[in-house]
Amino acid sequence: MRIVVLAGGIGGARFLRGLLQAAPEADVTVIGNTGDDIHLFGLKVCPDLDTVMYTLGGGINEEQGWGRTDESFRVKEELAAYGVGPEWFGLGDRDFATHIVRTQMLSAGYPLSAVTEALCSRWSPGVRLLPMSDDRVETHVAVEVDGERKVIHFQEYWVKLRASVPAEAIVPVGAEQAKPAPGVLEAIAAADLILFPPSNPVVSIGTILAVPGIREAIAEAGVPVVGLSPIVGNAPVRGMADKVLAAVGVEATAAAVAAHYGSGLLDGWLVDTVDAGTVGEVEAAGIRCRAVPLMMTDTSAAAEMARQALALAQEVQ
Ligand code: GDP
Ligand code: FO1
Ligand code: CA
Repeated sequence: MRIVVLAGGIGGARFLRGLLQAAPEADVTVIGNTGDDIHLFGLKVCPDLDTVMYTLGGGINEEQGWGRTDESFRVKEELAAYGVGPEWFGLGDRDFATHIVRTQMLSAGYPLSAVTEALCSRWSPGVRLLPMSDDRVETHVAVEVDGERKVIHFQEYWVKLRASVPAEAIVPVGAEQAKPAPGVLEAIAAADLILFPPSNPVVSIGTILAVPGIREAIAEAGVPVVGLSPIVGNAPVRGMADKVLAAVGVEATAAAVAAHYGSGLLDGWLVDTVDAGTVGEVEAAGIRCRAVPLMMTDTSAAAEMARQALALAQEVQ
C-alpha cells in the first residue's frame, strides 16, 4: 500500500513512527513542511524535516521532541561569547553538523530534496522524506508588540515569544511562487491513501497545502484522505496551535479543524474519545468521523492510532 503523509515536526514524526509499526509493509512518502525553515549563522535549518528524520532514525531527543539526543551546546556558547546570537534558538553541536552538511550541499547547487535524501541515507528513516518544495518558503507572523505592528519569522514568534502575543496573520512567504518538490505530485497521484497526522493545521499542514498544486492534487487523487485531530478536549495536546488557529479564525476544537480542512479535502477524521460528542457535527459536514484514543503516549499508542486511521480509510473507500 502506498501511503502519503503530510507532516510537520513532533506530531507528524511521532505519528509516522506509529504508522511504520502498524503497517511495516507500507510504502510511505512523507511531504514535509519547510515553512519553519530559518537561516541562522549562515546555515539553513529545517526543523520539521529534521524532526521527522531524527525521530524515525533514532537520533531524536525524546523528551524535547526536537533536536539530537545526547546534545551539547559548546558552539552556541562560543558564538554567544562573540556576542553572536540569536540566544533564544537552541542549536546543539551534533545538530549543527546536519545544518553544515545541508548548507554545503545547497551551496554546491543541490536542491533541498536531493540534500534531504542525502541526509536520510545516514538515518534510514524507513520512509521517503520529501520537502514540500525546493523553493524557499518562510512562514512569517504579523504581531503587535508594545503598540507596534511588525512581521516576524515564525520561529521568533514560536520559540522566542512562545506565541504569547496574538498573531494577527500568518503568511507563508514565497508559497505562492513555490513549486512542489520533484516527486511530491507524483507520490500523491500514485497514493492508495493520504493521511494528515495530528500536525499543526495552520503552520504545518496548512503551509504544505499552500504550495500551489498540492491541495488540488490531493483533492483529485480519488483515494481516501483521513486526518487525526491535533486538538483534544478543545486544546492542543502540546504547543500553541490554538494561537495560530485563532489567527485564521478557526476555533480550537477537533470539529472546527475538520471543517477548516473541509469535506472537499477530507473523507475521514479521527477525534479523541473525550471529543466523542462532536462526531455528529463532523459527520453533518460530510466527513466520516470516529472517536478513538488520540494521545501518543508511546509508539504503540501511535501505532493504534494509525490502525484506526487505516480502518477509517477502508470505510470511506
Ligand atoms: P511541530 O512542527 O513540532 O509543531 O509538530 P506538528 O505540526 O507535526 O504537530 C504539532 C501538533 O501535534 C500540535 O498541535 C499538537 O497538539 C499535536 N500533538 C502532539 N502530540 C499529540 C498527541 O499525542 N496526540 C494528538 N492528537 N496530537 C498531538
Ligand atoms: N524549539 C524550541 O522551543 N526551542 C528551541 O530552542 C528550538 C531549537 C531547535 C533547533 C533545531 C530544530 O530542528 C528544532 C528546534 N526547535 C526548538 C523546535 C522547532 O523549531 C519548533 O518547535 C517547531 O518548528 C514548531 O513547529
Ligand atoms: Ca514545525
